[in-house]
Amino acid sequence: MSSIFSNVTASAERITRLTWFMIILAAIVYVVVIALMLVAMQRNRRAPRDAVILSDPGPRWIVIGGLIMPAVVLGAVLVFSLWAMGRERVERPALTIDVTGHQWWWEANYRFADLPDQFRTANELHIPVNVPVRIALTTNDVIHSFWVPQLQGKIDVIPGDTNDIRLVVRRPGTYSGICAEFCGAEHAKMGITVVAEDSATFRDWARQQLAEAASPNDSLTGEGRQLFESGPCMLCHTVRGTSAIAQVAPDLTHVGSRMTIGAGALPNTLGNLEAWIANAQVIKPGALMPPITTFTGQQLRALATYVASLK
Ligand code: HEC
Ligand SMILES: [Cu+2]
Repeated sequence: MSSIFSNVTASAERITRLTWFMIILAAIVYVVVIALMLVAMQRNRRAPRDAVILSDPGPRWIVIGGLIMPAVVLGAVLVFSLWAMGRERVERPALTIDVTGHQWWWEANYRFADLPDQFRTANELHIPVNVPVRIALTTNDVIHSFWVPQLQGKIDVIPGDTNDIRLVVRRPGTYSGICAEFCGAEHAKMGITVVAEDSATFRDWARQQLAEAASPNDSLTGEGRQLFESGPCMLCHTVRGTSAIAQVAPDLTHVGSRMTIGAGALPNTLGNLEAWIANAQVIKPGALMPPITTFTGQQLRALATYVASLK
């Protein structure tokens, strides 16, 4: 049966089936009831007045039509709904993404069922289509809520607890989401992007994310890396393959490959990176990255060029 929804996830498919089941069942019940009513109206209409049968037909109609039939119909709806509401039966997800909400960005750690490899990224999740994926959500500051409307319902992200989403995305595409629970000053700029792609594209992406950061191959980028490793950036950020290993802020190892910066605050361009590094507070007031006022214009350009080169 074709889907009336966007045919995106397995649970949406089950809800679609339940919807059709209930519509068709209700239509059958309606037709039967109306038909019985018409028959009853018709039966005595043409008979002469004294031939009209008004005798009590016994309790059979009440037992069958009023007890047995509703029990069967409602029982079927109950069983079908319990099935549709049940958890996604994904015995062994191929991929687990541990997502941690932070004020005001999303950390993501990728784990694969059949590979020892793991990597950390932020704000942009890539998942393969038609593959069962588990997203395990927690936070170590306040309550957030993970919501990508086209893929799943809102799910709370709670300190000290892990909430699971199991999903199978059917249709490739880029799906936008947002934190759906007020979580402080920059709550409105806590976006998440989910990119669903075919397995080959996903594998290429994962392989790229697993690799250490690209090394500078021109002098401006080299200067940027040197400033990055000697400046305040490394107090908060990781760039795998360099001496920057702090974990309190988004992993920047492949930040150049992401579509946006600041959890969706700005498109990821060289100019925006420069503005962000100079003073993130102008773009995202309250964000936990301080304005860094010590760099000259040339140094900012070098830093932004380096960050942009981290594909
Ligand atoms: C005190 C900690 C801290 C320092 C120091 C710091 N940052 Fe950040 N940075 C953050 C936080 C927190 C975020 C996430 C902000 C948000 O989106 O709300 C961030 C975000 C970023 C982003 C966007 C990442 C993304 O995926 O959206 C870039 C790029 C970045 N920082 C570069 C730098 C550079 C370059 C330096 C050094 C000049 C630096 N940061 C210094 C904490 C810091
Ligand atoms: Cu939030």
